[in-house]
Amino acid sequence: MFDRTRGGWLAGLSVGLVSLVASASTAMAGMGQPSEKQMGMQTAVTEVAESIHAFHDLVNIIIFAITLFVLALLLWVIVRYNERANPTPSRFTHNTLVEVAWTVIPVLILVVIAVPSFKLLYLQYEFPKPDLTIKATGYQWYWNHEYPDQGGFNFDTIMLQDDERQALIAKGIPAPRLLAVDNEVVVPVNKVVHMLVTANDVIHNWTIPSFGSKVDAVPGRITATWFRVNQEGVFYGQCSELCGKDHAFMPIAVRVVKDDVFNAWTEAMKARDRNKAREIIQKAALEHARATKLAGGATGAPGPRELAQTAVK
Ligand SMILES: [Cu+2]
Repeated sequence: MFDRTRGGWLAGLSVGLVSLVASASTAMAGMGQPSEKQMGMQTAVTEVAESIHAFHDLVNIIIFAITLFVLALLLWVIVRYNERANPTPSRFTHNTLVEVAWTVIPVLILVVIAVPSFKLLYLQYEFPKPDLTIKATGYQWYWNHEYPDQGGFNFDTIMLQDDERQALIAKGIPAPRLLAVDNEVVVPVNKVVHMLVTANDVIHNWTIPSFGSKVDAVPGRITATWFRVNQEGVFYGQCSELCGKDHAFMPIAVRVVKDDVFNAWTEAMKARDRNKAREIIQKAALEHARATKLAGGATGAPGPRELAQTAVK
């Protein structure tokens, strides 16, 4: 019996340690996509995502503190009050101070959790005035993205096959498997973007982990999320509501670019010049890939600059 209990602690302790390492290794997290040996969340590039991470860290600290406290109490009871160490136990059944404490302290802990939790909810659902609105529609199994403010042009976003990815990679443009798409969503950096999300067949979900954005795409309804991305780059997500056999193959890619690149791209899209639009984005992608390669490595792993940014946080 004693051995089995000890096995339980060991299991609990190792789970705890693993989670501790996981939350500490956010610095290893990928920039806009999962990266090798990543254990924490993908790097946050919006205020909402940063707040989600901060809230996650706070709750994790509280969980660890409570778990260690309960573990210490258990150890104390087992060592100090076992039959051999304490042959004649006391017979009291009430202790007012302890009973008040174990009621009031958990309430206070919940209040400490509730305050930042509500703050985060307000941040997510109080939409600032938009600079740009995009409508995303989920289909089995791809996305369509529409720009109502820019004349209403729209395009399908379809996952690239391996040969198409190889063609991009040969040009020096990173194109990760299961994430790279033919037509990326393009948005300007540091601008408030409202995403209106719906679906045309079954429920899908429009998600970009680095933005802290995740909303269901429900047929016949518009749901919404917003983001303001604080740096250029490309940020990937995947449909996050089980939607059928190709659910795993309808990624989302958001390309964040400077204002002038965005304006040139929208002009080309308005003029229905898809080739020119693609050239503009590929050029931006190439420039970004070169800039991050200078800062990091060719592997797509976060470079020193990106790691330094996370470390500062
Ligand atoms: Cu889907």
